[in-house]
Amino acid sequence: MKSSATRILGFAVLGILIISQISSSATNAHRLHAISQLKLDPKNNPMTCTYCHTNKYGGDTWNGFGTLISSFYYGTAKYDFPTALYQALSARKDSDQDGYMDILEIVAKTAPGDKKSRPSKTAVALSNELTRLGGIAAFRK
Ligand SMILES: [Ca+2]
Repeated sequence: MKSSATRILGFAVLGILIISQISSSATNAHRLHAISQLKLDPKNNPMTCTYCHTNKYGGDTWNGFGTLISSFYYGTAKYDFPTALYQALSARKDSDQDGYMDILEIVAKTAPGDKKSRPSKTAVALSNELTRLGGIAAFRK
């Protein structure tokens, strides 16, 4: 017969497993949504966790772009994820400080939170491309 301490430990482990699975699913749901909203090709694995996080497995530490999104998602307004993502793009920041605004990196299909991922086109060329796409509004949810 199991002691109550063993049973409590078993429930605690089960609870942690369930919570981590729910958390992991939520994160993947955000990633899949962002791929669609940002018009990335889902076949080419366009968005690893480091698109927004500092850790390749995701988690609570974000890079500059993830920090910007989370400021809208967890901030005072508590926007839903698609709106938080859109607000982050509308802020016209250069999250990784590589000389390109995040929205222009979205157009270039580079990572706005990773300084090593930098567009090959000029900012002017990407701005013109953004205008042809319909501006930032083209990336609204
Ligand atoms: Ca970048």
